[in-house]
Amino acid sequence: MTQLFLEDRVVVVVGDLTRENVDAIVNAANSSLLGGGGVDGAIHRAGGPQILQRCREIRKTRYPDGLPIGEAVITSGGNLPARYVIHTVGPIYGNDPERESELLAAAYRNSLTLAVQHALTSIAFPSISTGVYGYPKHEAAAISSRAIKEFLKLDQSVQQVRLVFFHDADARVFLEHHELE
Ligand code: AR6
Repeated sequence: MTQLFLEDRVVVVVGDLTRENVDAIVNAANSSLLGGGGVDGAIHRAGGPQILQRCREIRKTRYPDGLPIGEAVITSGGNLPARYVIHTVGPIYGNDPERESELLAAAYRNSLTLAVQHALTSIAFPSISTGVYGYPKHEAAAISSRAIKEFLKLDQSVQQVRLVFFHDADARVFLEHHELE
């Protein structure tokens, strides 16, 4: 299943994010930046120790208290097909109800901003916060799609945003609730 939106700049696919051949894949990390389960674990496993080493340096220098929710940082992609990994942290659903939608949108926006700052033109996202962090998939679909659409309206440099869903059912929920059009 592959579906295209916004003059083909947004592509919805089902698959394994770590296999994406793009300039950057986005990691749904946690504030520690030191790894975890889910897509984070898969990225570090497939990408090798270089990524973790750079994350440790970022913790020591720029973010000794951890990466705040909604912010993003970039490392090399190590052994991944992608040249870079952009690490962001989504909100844990229910922890801060008044701000969580804005924080989820910020995670997408700040990841895209970092891609532009590094002159990257293709980027692939997992469905941030919808696994361990418990964000309802239909709500996340509306929020993430709106954030991406707003960003791409103002930016001309990013040519492809790939939204990679691990399961067919997750892609279907996204396709029912997105606001790309
Ligand atoms: N490719 C694409 N999507 C995937 C993959 C993959 N290889 N693996 C999982 N997903 P999660 P979160 C989907 O839990 O909710 C980690 O421990 C998955 O089906 O990875 O933001 C971090 O260290 C789900 O839809 O991220 C944090 O502690 C989506 O990716 C915490 O989990 C996100 O699920 C972050 O939780």
